[in-house]
Amino acid sequence: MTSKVEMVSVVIPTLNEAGNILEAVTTIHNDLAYPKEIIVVDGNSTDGTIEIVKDTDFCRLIIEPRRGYGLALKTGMKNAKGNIIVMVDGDGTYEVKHINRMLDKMVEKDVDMVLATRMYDPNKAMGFMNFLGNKVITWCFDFFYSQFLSDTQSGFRAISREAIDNVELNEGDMAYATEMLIKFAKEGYNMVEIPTTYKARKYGKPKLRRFKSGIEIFSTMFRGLLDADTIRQCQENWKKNRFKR
Ligand SMILES: Nc1nc2c(ncn2[C@@H]2O[C@H](COP(=O)(O)OP(=O)(O)O)[C@@H](O)[C@H]2O)c(=O)[nH]1
Ligand SMILES: [Mg+2]
Repeated sequence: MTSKVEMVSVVIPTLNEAGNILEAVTTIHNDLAYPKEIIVVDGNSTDGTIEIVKDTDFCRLIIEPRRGYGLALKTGMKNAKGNIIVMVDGDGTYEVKHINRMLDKMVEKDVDMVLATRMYDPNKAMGFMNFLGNKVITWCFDFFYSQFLSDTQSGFRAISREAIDNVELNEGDMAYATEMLIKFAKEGYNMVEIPTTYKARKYGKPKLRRFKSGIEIFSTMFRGLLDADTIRQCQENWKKNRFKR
């Protein structure tokens, strides 16, 4: 539960995002209305991302040489000092200026996670294959884990420190985002969404490998169901939380 935002740690994983990262961190630095720190976790980029981040005087740079989106986020969160953690990509696709709305919502609803959903974006900037994959994953997740999320693959989330410290996440790559939702659902942490817009990538390539990530995400989802109590537990949590969204 989050009744107060004392300090926000924004954690941003980057791997070769030289054309995107400055706009993202500058917007957060200028717009975020709460006490904050901005942590960039870079995977040894070779395109100048590291130098750009170093040149700002408001970012903390951490190098995480091990590959993987999930590992980078974990390392960033371990080093974060805030009572709230916001994770967001450094690729310029998320509307980072919506960050205050997320935090306001967190306090208003007193929840442990707010996700920015891209599914109501009027511009429909998400590619069709990503949209479809996301829909199928989200439908399965909602069905099995008794949730009502619309965008489980959103990487733009505000999370309470207390909740993230209470779950153990093992996925090192893109399935990390799904594993987090599964463990939150089991623990009964309430998760709500705010609508956001989405932009197509302007620079660099996505690191997402659709087939590999799809397999990892689905195995994470079905592995979560092996514990016979999970479905019952999630349904109980749903009854408890359903009117608090
Ligand atoms: N440090 C680090 N960052 C990564 C790694 N893989 C992806 N990222 C970053 O994580 C974010 C999401 O990756 P992206 O390629 O945009 O995936 P997509 O949004 O699913 O297409 C971007 O900011 C990437 O630069 C990695 O292995 N290490
Ligand atoms: Mg991206």
